[in-house]
Amino acid sequence: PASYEFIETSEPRPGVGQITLNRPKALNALSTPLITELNTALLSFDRSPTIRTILLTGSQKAFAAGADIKEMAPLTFSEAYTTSFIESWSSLTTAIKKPIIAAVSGHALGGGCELALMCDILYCTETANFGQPEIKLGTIPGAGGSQRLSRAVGKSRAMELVLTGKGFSGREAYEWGVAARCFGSWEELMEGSLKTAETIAGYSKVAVMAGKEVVNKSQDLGIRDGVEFERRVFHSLFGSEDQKIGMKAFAEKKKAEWTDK
Ligand code: CO8
Repeated sequence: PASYEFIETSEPRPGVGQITLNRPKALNALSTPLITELNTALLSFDRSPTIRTILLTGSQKAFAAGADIKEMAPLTFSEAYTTSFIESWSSLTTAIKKPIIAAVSGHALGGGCELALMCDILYCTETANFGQPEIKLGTIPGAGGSQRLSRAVGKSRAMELVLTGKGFSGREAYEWGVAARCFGSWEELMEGSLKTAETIAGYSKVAVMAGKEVVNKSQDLGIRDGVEFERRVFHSLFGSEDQKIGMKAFAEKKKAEWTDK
């Protein structure tokens, strides 16, 4: 972990693993080496026995200004297709079982916007600059932006964003339900994000992972299958020690001491 070049990792609060995108000269443009490091760090936090929640952020100026345009410019169809270009991005949503909070300030454009949309909870500053400007480059979103934005903001608005390349502010992201909260400053954003991460880190790991899994399933399944899936996972949690501990502690008016079992 000490050898990362384009990201930094830290444990700013107990149980909270922070990944900071750190390629300032290119406004955190998401080059393949950066994405490889990001995936490595995410998997390592996911496996870590001490980390319980992951916080993903960039700088005050840029969360990420998109995929690396200079790297993509010469790519051919056959290269993109045969190497499954950007497919590794999806491990963020499928492979990582611990919750990921995105704290977005400044530019979150193209792949940067998509990266933020992939996270489990999105927080931003009011002035954050989101957008899918790919159309201006003669292309379209390639890491789920069209699909996730449509679900988050509705088809017409998503269509407008994707076809005009027009940006939207953090304030709008919050008002449209893309972001769970927006903050007046970078400092408030980081403090608010860390607080939420710490709160989640304080709960049973089993219940938190199950909560993430069932909410994410809602994006893939119809309501009937989704509700059934939720009920099955809910049933299964009666097999956990933490359910017994949590409910007993409530009845005894005590603080639950989670075992993660
Ligand atoms: N890729 C490569 N380099 C970038 C990128 C990028 N996306 N964004 C900024 N940079 C570089 C600039 O080239 C510049 O480098 P240099 O100093 O060497 O010229 C440096 O970062 C600073 O940028 P600016 O001077 O442009 O800074 P400004 O403050 O003037 O402007 C902007 C900031 C508005 C963010 C501007 O840089 C910009 O428009 N950037 C491009 C935004 C964009 O179009 N993003 C979408 C990219 S396409 C995409 O993401 C497709 C996703 C597909 C799926 C994911 C695939 C991996």
